[in-house]
Amino acid sequence: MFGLLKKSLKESIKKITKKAEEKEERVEERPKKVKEKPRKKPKKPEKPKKKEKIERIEKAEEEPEKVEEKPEPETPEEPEPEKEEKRGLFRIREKITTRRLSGKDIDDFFSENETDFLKNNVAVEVLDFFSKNLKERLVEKPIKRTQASKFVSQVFEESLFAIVNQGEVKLEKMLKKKKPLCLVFLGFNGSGKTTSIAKVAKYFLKKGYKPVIAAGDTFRAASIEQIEEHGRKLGVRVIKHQYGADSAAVVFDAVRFAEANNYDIVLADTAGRAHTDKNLMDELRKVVRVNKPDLKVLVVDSLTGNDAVEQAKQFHEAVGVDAVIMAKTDVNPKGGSILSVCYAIKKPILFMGTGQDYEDIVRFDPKKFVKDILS
Ligand SMILES: Nc1nc2c(ncn2[C@@H]2O[C@H](COP(=O)(O)OP(=O)(O)OP(=O)(O)O)[C@@H](O)[C@H]2O)c(=O)[nH]1
Ligand SMILES: [Mg+2]
Repeated sequence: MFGLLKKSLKESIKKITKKAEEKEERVEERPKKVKEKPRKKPKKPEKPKKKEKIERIEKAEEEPEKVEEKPEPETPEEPEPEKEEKRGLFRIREKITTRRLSGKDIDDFFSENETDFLKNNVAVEVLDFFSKNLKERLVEKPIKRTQASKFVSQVFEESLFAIVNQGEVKLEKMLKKKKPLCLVFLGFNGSGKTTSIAKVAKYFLKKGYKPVIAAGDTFRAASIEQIEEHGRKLGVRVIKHQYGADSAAVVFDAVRFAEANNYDIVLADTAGRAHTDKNLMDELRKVVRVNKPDLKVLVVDSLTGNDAVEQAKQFHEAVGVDAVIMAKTDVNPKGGSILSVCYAIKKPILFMGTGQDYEDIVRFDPKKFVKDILS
C-alpha cells in the first residue's frame, strides 16, 4: 500500500539528512558544569545564655571600669585563590559537533522534489504546509552529526502527523448517546459508496450493533438491486422506494423504521454525483436538510488523483462533510490523496477501504498511518 509515496518520503529523508551532513561542522565547546561546594555560612555570634547574661551584668556592676568584650563574629571563609585555579584546571570541556540547515536548504529540497510529490497526489497546499513545518523544526537547529537521520525522520513523522491528524470520530461513543445514528454516504460516481456501506454494516454487525440500510440512490439503474444484494448477503434489512423517488424520503423512512424497531444505526446510500451537477447537489442538500444526519461521510476513490481535493472541497461546501472514507487504498500506490483530502477540508478519515470483500475496511489511525508510510 502506498509504495510510491513511501519510496518518495524515504528518499526525501535521505536527501535532507545528506544536506545536513554536508554542512560545515560546528564545534561548540560547552564547559561542563562543575558542582560548586556550598559556601560555609558565616556563623552567627552565639547568644549568651540567660544565666551567663545575669552573671555578666552583675560582674560589670562590680567592676564598672571593665568594658564588656563583644564576641567576635566569625567572618565568612574567603575562597582561596588557589582553589579557584584548581577548579579551572579540572574544568572538563564537552565537545559537540553539530550541523545547521538553512531555509535555502529546505527550499532547494522542495524545488528539486516537488514534481515527485505532486505525481504522488500530494496537493500543493499540503506541500506548502510541509515545507513551512520542516523549516520551523529544522532551520538553524543544531543537528548532532551522529543523529542527523534520526532527527530528520522524527521531524518528518511529526509534520506528516500534523497533516493527517484532523480529529477523531468516536463512533462507539456516539452510539451510546443516540440511537439510531444516521450516517449518509455521499460522493462522486463510482467512488465506492455502496460497497463501503456494506463493509461498514458488517463492521457494526461484528460489534453487535443492529444496522439498517436506506437505498437512497434512486437515480442510477440497478442501484437498488445492488444494495439489496448486499443486504441479503449480510442479513441486513434494506429500506427502499421506487426508482425516481425522493432520496430524502427513503432516508426519512429508514430512520423511522430504525426508531420503531430498535435499530442502532441507519446507513444511507445516495447516488453518485459530480460536484458540478447542480440538480443532484440540490437533491443531496435536501437529504441533509430533511434528515439532519449525525455524520455526512464523503467516500473518496483514492485513485482519483489530484481532483480528489477539488471534489472534497465542493462536497464540503455544499453539505458540510464530517468524515471521509478513502476507498480502494489497496490498489493505490500513491497515497498522497489521503494527505491532501483530509488537509484540504480539515476532517478526519474514518475508514480506509482495503479491498473488495466485506472485511476489507480498517479504521484510520493517523499515528499508525504515518508510521506505516515512513517504515
Ligand atoms: N479494490 C477495491 N475496490 C473497491 C473498494 N471499494 C469499492 N471498490 C470497487 O469500486 C467499484 C465501485 O464501487 P461502488 O460501491 O459501486 O461505488 P459507488 O460510489 O456506490 O458507485 P455509484 O453508485 O455508481 O456512484 C466496485 O467495483 C467496487 O467493488 C476498495 O476499497 N478496494
Ligand atoms: Mg452506489
